[in-house]
Amino acid sequence: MGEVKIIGSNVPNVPWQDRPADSKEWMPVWRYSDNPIIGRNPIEGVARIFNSAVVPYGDEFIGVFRGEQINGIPYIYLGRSKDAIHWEFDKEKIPFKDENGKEFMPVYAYDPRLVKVEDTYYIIWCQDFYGAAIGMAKTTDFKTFTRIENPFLPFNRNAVLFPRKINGNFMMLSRPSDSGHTPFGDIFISESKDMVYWGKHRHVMGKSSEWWEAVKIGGGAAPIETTEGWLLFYHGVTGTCNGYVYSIGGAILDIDNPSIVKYRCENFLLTPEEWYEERGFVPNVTFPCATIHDAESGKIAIYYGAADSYVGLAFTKADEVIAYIKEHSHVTESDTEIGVR
Ligand code: BMA
Repeated sequence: MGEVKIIGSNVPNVPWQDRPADSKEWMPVWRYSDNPIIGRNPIEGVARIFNSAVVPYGDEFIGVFRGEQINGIPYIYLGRSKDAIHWEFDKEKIPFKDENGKEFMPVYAYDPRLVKVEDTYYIIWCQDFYGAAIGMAKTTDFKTFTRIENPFLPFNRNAVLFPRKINGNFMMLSRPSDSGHTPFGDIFISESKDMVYWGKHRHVMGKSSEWWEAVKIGGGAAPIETTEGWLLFYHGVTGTCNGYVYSIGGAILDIDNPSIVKYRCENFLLTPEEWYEERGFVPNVTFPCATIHDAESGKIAIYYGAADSYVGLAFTKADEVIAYIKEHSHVTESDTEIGVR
């Protein structure tokens, strides 16, 4: 096996902190020492920001943030940063317009992802469509935001777009579910030529027999293209007598046919341990929504929501985390098959 590399842009100003001397050397991911990077009441009228996504933009960074307003309803706010750690937010919610230029304000909007494909940035979130479903919008300048058709029927959450087309098609992971607080859920993938009609649905991976992800799973950050396949950070949920616990897991999907899981880590990569992950509006949640990564150095910064209250930052290197996932891989037939029945 040759050296593992990220295939993508160089982002030399990727936020970074070396592994601290006191970190357990067998853990592939370590936390930023000044976490959480976004604290409570960050914008007037917004009590908490968490489960949010960021991308490099020019020499700086831009992001879409889940802001829980003081009336309890989540919405998406735009933020900008020079270092991807200290963020300044717009006071107003993102002003989406529909394709006819008419204002579009979802009833609620949460868990946004932000993915650049070719020259366009796509925002994907969860919104009401007679039940929880996926909403989408696009922008090229972060000034005008055009809402595009809802890609999927309800009930669905955790839609994550791939950062490039595969075999000529846009590819999107999502997590169809029932109408309740999803007591189950597997990750599926769908394709589209035009971002309007989605099909060729395939099963990617389900909850597993590993206890930490035995209840449900959902896509997290946009997959990172590497020489080993698509590196996916996702969330896995377990149930306890005191409620759900959300951990971060890792898998590697086939580069040309990502419904095939090549490796899937049987251990979580990160689980709630720090006060800002264990204590908050919803205790015991670590929920990844984005990474910033640098192809040259292999550095990866993972952005995750913590306890539905804060944003945390964690770090890893592509070669280290991929080696760890491969070393601890446990795949089943439902992972490695094409996913059609
Ligand atoms: C999920 C989503 C996330 C949230 C998590 C834990 O179902 O709603 O937004 O972080 O629950 O509350």
